[in-house]
Amino acid sequence: MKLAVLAGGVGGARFVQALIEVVHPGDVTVIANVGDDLEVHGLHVSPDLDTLLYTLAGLGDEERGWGRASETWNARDTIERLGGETWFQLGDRDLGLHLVRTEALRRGEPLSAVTARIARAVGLGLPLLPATDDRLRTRIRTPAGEFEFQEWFVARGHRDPVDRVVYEGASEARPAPGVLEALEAAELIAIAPSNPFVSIGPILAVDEIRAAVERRRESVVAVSPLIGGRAVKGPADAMFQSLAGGTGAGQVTDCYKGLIDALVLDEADADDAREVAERGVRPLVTRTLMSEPDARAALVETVLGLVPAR
Ligand code: FO1
Repeated sequence: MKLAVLAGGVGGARFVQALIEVVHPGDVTVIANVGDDLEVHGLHVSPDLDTLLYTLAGLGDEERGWGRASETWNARDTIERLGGETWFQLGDRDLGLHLVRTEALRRGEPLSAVTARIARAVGLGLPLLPATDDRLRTRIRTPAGEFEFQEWFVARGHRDPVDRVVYEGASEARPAPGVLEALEAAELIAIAPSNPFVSIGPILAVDEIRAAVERRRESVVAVSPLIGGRAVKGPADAMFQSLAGGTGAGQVTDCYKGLIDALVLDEADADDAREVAERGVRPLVTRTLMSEPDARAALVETVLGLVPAR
């Protein structure tokens, strides 16, 4: 059973984690957002790739959701003492990865190749692909000005309402090696319950990826990131309000217009099922809160139930 999953950071990682409790990890290709990548102290940081890598390799800090477990912060404390900027915190263990990746990128190794090398080194059992090796950056337009994604998200605590999300570089970006092949070979393509605007949006902003998903529409299922119209974590609900005009499953469906066959929504949003169906998408109502083992199992069963029998 071959699956391809479009994923952001924490929500994406938890969803894939749930899938591989049932499916062989080697059969799940993860296509990850790189729109929130940034340079910190001259190092290339890929937060969503790293959240996926750490979580799925069992190295992640479960409570924080990002970074390494049992982290220490000596480098950050030194930077602070020396007057450097520490708004984007890099732990000592995490820093090691950024050093290796940045050195490789400067040597000309593509992001996908260095990611595969690091994934092998930490024993990750599944293919983890950045959506693109090219530079693609999410920028957030707000009444207070335009910001790089992490500046808005972390430094400003995503407090500014969002007028527009811009995917800089997307029109020139090509899919990373393996991405189109994975989308083509998958029996089912799943869009994780990640933020459609800043986690999935940058992946689908790569024209050839969007076209490949569109071609496979009959085999694409998205999981809504909202439960009872609220985000489990992060600014998704506020973004739905300002960018899509509401927080119903109808608005989630609109984010994936022309791309999906089915939308999985939580029981708390069952009343929205009609709005989804009216848009020509099959609503599948189940429990979706992945921190609850029963709901996690129900979600995976619902998603995998869409894999055609052979
Ligand atoms: N999130 C924060 O809220 N504050 C941080 O200082 C921070 C540092 C950080 C370092 C490495 C990394 O891989 C992720 C980090 N994150 C941090 C999380 C990250 O900003 C977001 O969770 C994602 O970019 C959104 O998907």
